[in-house]
Amino acid sequence: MRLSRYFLPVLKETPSEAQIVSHRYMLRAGMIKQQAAGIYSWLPMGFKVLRKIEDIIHEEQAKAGHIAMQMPTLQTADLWRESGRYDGYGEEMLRMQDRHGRDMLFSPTAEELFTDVFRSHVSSYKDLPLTLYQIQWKFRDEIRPRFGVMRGREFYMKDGYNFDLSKEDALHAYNRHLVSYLRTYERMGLQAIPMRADSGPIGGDDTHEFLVLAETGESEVFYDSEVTDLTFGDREIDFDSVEQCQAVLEEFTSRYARTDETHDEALFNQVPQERRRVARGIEVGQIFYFGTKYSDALGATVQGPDGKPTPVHMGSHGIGVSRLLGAIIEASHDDKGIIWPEGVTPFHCGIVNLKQGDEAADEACNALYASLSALGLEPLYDDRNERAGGKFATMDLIGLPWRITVGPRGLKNGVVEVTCRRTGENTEMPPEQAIAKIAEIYGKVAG
Ligand code: 5CA
Repeated sequence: MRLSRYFLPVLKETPSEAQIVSHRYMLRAGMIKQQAAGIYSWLPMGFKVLRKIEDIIHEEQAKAGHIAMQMPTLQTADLWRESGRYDGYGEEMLRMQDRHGRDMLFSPTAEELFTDVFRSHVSSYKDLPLTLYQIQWKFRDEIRPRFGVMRGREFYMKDGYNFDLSKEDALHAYNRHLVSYLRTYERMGLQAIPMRADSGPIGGDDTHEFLVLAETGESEVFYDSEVTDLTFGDREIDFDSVEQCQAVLEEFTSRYARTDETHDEALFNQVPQERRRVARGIEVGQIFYFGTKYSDALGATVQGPDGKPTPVHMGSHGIGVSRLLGAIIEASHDDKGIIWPEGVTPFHCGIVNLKQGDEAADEACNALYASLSALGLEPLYDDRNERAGGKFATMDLIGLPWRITVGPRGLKNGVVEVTCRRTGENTEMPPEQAIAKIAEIYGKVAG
């Protein structure tokens, strides 16, 4: 993309309403625009990162054997009356009526709808296990929407629902999700720590939240510092293997790590003092096992191996997709702007032309742009007629992990400059080598 043809409405001033760094940078970098409290337009750069996050989630869900589909955002109240949650859900549910006076609502979550699809189409245990999911907009009329996309009213969520014949199978689904989520967050450059939590209006006893440690996080968390040493890495896992998933669960959840809702001071005090940590975290996901709560209420049964109708065991699993943008920025920025992890960056690298209109510089930039694009990479080429300082400031603010700087003086010596956004390290090298380096970082082979 050429910046002169892109739509990147960068703000010079720091918006006064934004209290935390991720909100400030998302507004300044032209990623979002607020339309009402907790409701945002996603401008092209923000939308691009949202899509990258979504792609990672879809890829990892497919590896775990989960099946994507899409539910409507608007639903009738009927199903929610059947489950008993219509009155119970409270003020956070946005309710409305259609022209016929029918009660409708904007989905805050979708246990009822998925259970309804299941009961309509699945009747035998032979069709289990089954895990369906969607990535879809949700609405919760939060009393205090704040911190930009962190606590929105309209927000984007991945929500998945498993249907299993027995508690044992459903617990495997729970463990499988835990493993799959660990991989998902790591691919986004995040450490998200599973912590024992409270299930709230979703229900059930078994639940873990995934928390990204950050001073601006809304949750208070208590943990054994050893949990921050754990990484999933690129280990291979067979998601059908009960033992393998169980082993990962135990590795990642056996140490003390809890949110304030489930914190137990006496248990915490058993952790050696030098390893006890109290901090704040951003909840980027949650997994639940709630047994037959919804299948009992909505009559979701299958014919079991013994021929008798058996209610299915269920759980649900959520990732805060739009919140993740905020969480990633909170975890990865400096005083100049965002520093995108390579896995989610909106463009793979920036190209800065120090002297637009200089024949050699223009030509070298065009050649770099063409070569990187041919490799399947997306560079953002700042081809505007602007001072170098302004171009660097924009690149730093929008946070592309790599920048190639091209100027007439360097070109006379046959070199361009490659800069790492995270470390600030600059290296001069011939353009071909710069292409090879960027290609290698993103796992592409330069010809
Ligand atoms: N049905 C279950 C699992 S699919 C569910 O709704 N879980 S949840 O309530 O925990 O939401 C899933 C994730 O959505 C949360 O972990 C959080 O990351 C994100 N989320 C929840 N509320 C908001 C909000 N107001 N703004 C942005 N993200 C939110």
